[in-house]
Formats: sequence, C-alpha cells, structure tokens
Amino acid sequence: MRLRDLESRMREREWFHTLTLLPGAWAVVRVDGRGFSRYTEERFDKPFDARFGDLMTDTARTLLTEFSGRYAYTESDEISLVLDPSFDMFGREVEKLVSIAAGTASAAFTHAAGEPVAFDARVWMGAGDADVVDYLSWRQADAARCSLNGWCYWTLRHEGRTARQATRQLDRASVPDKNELLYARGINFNDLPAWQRRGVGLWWETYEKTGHDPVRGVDVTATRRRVRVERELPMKDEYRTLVQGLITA
Ligand SMILES: Nc1nc2c(ncn2[C@@H]2O[C@H](COP(=O)(O)OP(=O)(O)O)[C@@H](O)[C@H]2O)c(=O)[nH]1
Ligand SMILES: [Mg+2]
Repeated sequence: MRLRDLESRMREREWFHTLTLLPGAWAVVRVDGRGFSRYTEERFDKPFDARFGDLMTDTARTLLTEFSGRYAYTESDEISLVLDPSFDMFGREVEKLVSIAAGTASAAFTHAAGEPVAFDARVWMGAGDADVVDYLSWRQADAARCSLNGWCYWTLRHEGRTARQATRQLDRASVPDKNELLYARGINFNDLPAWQRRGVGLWWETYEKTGHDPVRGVDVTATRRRVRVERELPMKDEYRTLVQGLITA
C-alpha cells in the first residue's frame, strides 16, 4: 500500500475534525469540573468556600484571556465562556475548541490548586445576541437554585441529618419553604454574599494609563484593557441588561 493512500485513508477517519461552529453564530463553551462533588468534599468548606471560588474565578480569567472571549461567567464548578460570531481561532473547529478549553481550564486550576483536577467541555451555539442573553440568564438561575439548595442541604447536614434525610426533606420543599428553613436558623438567604447566589462575571474593560515619555519629556496616556471581575452581579432583568450591553458593545 502506498504511504499516500494510507495517509489519506487514516486522515478520513479523523471523522469529527471537519465539525466546525456555524459561521456567524455566537458560541458558548462551558467547562465543568469532573467529579467535583467528591473532590470538594474534604478540601473546601460547604456549601461555599471563598478559596474554591477564587480558584474558579482565576480559571475563568485564564479562559477569557486565552480565547479572547467576550464574557465569562462562573458558578459552582462550571465556567461559561462566550465567544462572539467573529471568533476564528482553530478555524472554529469544535474538537480543538472543546479539548483546548477543557485542557486550559484543567491546567489553570491544577496549577493554582497544586493538585490534579479535570474539566469536561461542551459547546452551545446561539443564533443571535438575544439567545446568548437567554443562555446566561439560564445559568444564573441555575446558580440561584443550586445556592439555595446547597445552603439548605449543608445546614441540615451540619445539624446532624444524614445525606438521605437532608435530600428527602428538600425534595418536598418549595423555594419559599427553603428560604424559611434558613430564616428559622438565623440565615437570610438574600444577605448571603452575591457571588454565592448569582455567580461571578468577567469581561474586558478599557482604562487610561498615564506614563512618562522620557524622550519627549512629556506625560502620555494610553488606552489599555484589563479583565474586570464582578462579584456583585445584578440578577434577573438587570443582569440581562448588563450582559446584553457587554455582548453587543
Ligand atoms: N465545598 C464546596 N463545594 C463546592 C463549591 N462550589 C461547588 N461545589 C461542589 O461542586 C459540585 C458540582 O456539581 P456537579 O458538577 O453536578 O458534580 P460533579 O459531577 O461531581 O462534578 C457540587 O457537589 C458542589 O457542592 C464550594 O464553594 N465549596
Ligand atoms: Mg462537575
């Protein structure tokens, strides 16, 4: 068999290689920590741990930077990275995008935590900016739901309930019931830190940097960009307005 034939026959079986993001579509890559329920169990405070939150935020910052993303959002053990329609790294190949996103997140978190962890990655595509706003609202609603649930679950566990008892009690509870459960124990859910209830958003902002030009002997200002990390995100319609502005800017 000629080597050239073998080469092309083998290349053909890299079947998914031709799969690309739809031209002109918005995309979101979402990475999620693999087996983080077990990983976080003995290492971090339940339900929320500021150091864990910082590790996720730093990982989100790395993704935003490496992929020149438009916006990144993190809650719990997941990060959503918004890529605008003109994104053109790796020829928009899906295999490259998901593998490098998962690899980058895994490396960044592992490096900062000093212990190996892995993230998976998936791609979501949006037809327009309204779709992206819906996507981001969806993830923020998930953050709120998981946060309330997590607080209730760990409050019950810390009181001595078993995992099964706590889960069973919460299965039957409505959202007002859950708020009440916490309130009766002196916890006002709405007063808990915003990053725990609403997640954390990261985006690029520009700022003026003043420096001195020693040759001309004058002060000069230059426009630079940096990552803004917002731990006090608004919610619902206000959040939709914020992200709408960020992605259409
Ligand atoms: N201790 C702790 N755990 C967290 C924190 N944030 C997220 N987690 C846990 O991360 C897990 C994420 O859920 P999920 O992705 O469904 O579980 P997985 O499949 O085991 O990764 C949940 O069990 C959360 O309790 C945190 O701040 N502290
Ligand atoms: Mg996970």
